[in-house]
Amino acid sequence: MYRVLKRIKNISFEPINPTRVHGGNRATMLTPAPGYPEGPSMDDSPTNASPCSDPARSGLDRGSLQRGILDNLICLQGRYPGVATPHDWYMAFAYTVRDRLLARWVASAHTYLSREVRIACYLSAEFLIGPQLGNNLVNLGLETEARAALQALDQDLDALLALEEEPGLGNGGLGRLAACYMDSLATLEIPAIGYGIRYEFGIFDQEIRDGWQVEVTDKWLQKGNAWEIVRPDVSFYVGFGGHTENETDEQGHLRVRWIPTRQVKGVACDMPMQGYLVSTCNTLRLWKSEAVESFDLKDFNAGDYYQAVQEKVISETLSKVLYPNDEPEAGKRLRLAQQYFFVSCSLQDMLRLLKLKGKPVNRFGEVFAAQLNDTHPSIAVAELMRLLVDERQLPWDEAWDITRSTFAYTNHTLLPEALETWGLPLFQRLLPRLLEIIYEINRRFLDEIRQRFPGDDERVKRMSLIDEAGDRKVRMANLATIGSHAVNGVAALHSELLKQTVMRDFADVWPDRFCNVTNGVTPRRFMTLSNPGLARLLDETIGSGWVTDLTRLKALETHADDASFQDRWRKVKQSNKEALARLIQERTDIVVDPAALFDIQVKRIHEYKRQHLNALYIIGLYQRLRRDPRLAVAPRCFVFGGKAAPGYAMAKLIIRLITGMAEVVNNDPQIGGRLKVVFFPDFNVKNAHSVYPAADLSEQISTAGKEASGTGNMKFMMNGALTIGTLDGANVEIREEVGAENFFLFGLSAAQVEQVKREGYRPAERAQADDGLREVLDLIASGHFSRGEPDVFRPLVDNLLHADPFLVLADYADYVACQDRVSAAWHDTRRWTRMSILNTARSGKFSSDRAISEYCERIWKTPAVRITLARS
Ligand code: 26Q
Repeated sequence: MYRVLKRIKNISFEPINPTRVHGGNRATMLTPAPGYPEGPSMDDSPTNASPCSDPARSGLDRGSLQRGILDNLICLQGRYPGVATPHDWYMAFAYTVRDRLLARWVASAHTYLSREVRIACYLSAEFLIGPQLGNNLVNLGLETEARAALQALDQDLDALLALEEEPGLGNGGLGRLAACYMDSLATLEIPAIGYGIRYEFGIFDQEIRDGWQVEVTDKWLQKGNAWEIVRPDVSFYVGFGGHTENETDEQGHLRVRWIPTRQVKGVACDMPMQGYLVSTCNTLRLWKSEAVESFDLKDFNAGDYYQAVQEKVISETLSKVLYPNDEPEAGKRLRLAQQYFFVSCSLQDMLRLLKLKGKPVNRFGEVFAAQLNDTHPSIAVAELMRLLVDERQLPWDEAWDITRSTFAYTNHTLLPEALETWGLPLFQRLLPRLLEIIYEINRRFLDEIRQRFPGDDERVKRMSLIDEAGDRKVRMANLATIGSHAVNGVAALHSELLKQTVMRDFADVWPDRFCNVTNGVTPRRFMTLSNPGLARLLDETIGSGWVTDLTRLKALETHADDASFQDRWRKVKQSNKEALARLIQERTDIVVDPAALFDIQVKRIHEYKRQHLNALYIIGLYQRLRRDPRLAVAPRCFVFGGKAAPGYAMAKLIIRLITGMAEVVNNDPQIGGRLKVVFFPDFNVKNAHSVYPAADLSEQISTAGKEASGTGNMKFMMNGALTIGTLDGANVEIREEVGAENFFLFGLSAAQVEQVKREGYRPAERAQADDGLREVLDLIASGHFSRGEPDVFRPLVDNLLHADPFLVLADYADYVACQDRVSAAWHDTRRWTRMSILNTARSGKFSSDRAISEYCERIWKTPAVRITLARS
């Protein structure tokens, strides 16, 4: 794959800048100060904007950084060192780092505008980018110099990093994936723009009170966002509501005019996305909604001031809040409005850029490759048609060719309840012209299908963009599929199931349109930044090339049995576990032993992810230990983390069960601290930095066929955790890579799950037949974990026994047996360490660089473009 990418790079280089082809080690080539930015990556192309000439703004040595921090403290924060608060120092420092990004950002933007490039546009309603300061330091190669500069000012880098509020602009996996992809795009020097929504309130903060989840508003913008540059000049109008009118233009063509009742303005808020040790700095462009009208009374016919204010409030509500997933009904209308809002702004922006590049509109699909991150932005298919046909007067067929050549769609779920649909009345009222366009796309498409499969009415019904059964709905996955030239799943198993199940009819018609791109995660954030101890050990053992070519971790294999290397490996893990233990105590008051096996499950709380299966095992183990205190089990610390959607009662009850278990197990003198249970509150990207590096065991125990890929599983693996898991999502490929002997496998396969369901799943009978399991369920039902109140967990127990679509009890016995194998393996420290090393060594496939190079080569056809900084 890397060879492929290099090939792409070479192709792009020659026509773009023949003098710039040179080999050499990028890491050393671009190592910063001294000599950078004047190193060999410089180019004196007169076309590039020159970086800032003031060393306080662009210098990468400690002296310039120190100067920059002081300047910014005074000039931006308006504070003297003697009175500056920690937050002032954080802001001054963040601005100092941002100054260094801006020269690269400007040069990148300038290059993309002035040269023949193809730009990957990643359209996503979520970008869970995490804290930016540490990551930017890593990617600029600035950490050592920055630490020294701060020290000279009596400031501690780690303390400042801890102050940063993270932008929680995503729910979980899908949003974090988008952020990893932005990192890889920039690192691989691919021209790219991420387009999304600048939510004022991101995902809620989670607090635990009396054992229950409580949602607290996220206030990430309260103290300002140093990374954001607002561009009031880059703004677009987006219409809603109203009606359409037909008219004939001067050439006698029928035209449709949409007269909306309401318009909202979208303003670009940009964040720089810096690549690792390259000059490429791409843009994440998030749209903020604003009212179009001013407050001026005379603007309103009725002169109704309060109505005017109301309009303003409604407009600004659009980008106010991120909706949690797993909330079936909440904010339906506003959610659709959000999707259309950000998609329309993004496409209008792309048209603006095309014009700036001096290209005619019919070249749109050559300049842009747009990826739909799930169905959330799939209204883009209809909106681009509207912009091309209604606003630019292109013939329908030509517009359709452009649209299909532009878009590709990634599916992230097979769960039928998670496939997005919108009721027709709602759609009609909010986006009447878009609905007409969808009807027209559908009419033409179904004509083709009828021709190909004469008389097959059922097929036509299944493939239609409109679900006619019951309340009529628009099927967004069908729209995304029909309007794209490529559709991919996010792991090999998921992509196969996609073709066999929800997309079967489409895969019949267009087999070549479907492909797989297994997800990946960025090693910059999830190794270099969050596990510096491991990164150092890797650098010393195999050199630093692994950071941008993760397959080089393979070189670790020869050290897997080396006793002294094993010692160093364990020391790194131990110190990460001690750090997590401190954090756990700080956040929960629970004391855990860093020598215990750290068994961790962090992810959104959902029945299909089966945190409750893990809980049942813990309770069973607790009972066994109480019965036989001398039982030889590995001391374990079970850590859970993750948010439940606010309206998802069962998920919240699962959290309550975990906190209830923690209360009982941790304080039972008979257990004597051999088992500890922790619910780590508010799992987010920042907390994740402390969690993955400290794990011994990664819990990936979803019902087979339900988890599209998972990405946490990859982060654990890279950091040397062993996996206990089902054959689901990317677990299948993790096991393939690491070897069956280094993976704890249990449970039904996806095919077996379907078979059990077909034959009739009767969980109550299974519980009757398994004494251990029955006792576990009885103990929960008795109120033992709910302060003596037996009713609290009744819905959960009833669900497991009578109505569980995720087959928890079917996998219980095998899970317990597998967990006992884990305990046995833990006792053999050398064997465990070997397996841990091999997990990291064989995790190369799961770098987002590999995933992004596959997208670039197979779907987007976007070659790399070297960005060079002009001499100052
Ligand atoms: C939809 C409509 C209304 C409100 C919210 C939503 C919504 C929001 C977010 C629906 C789904 C999501 C997020 C889904 C998600 O995170 N999926 C995960 O994507 C990962 C990246 O591909 C996979 O690794 C996970 O397996 C998948 O669950």
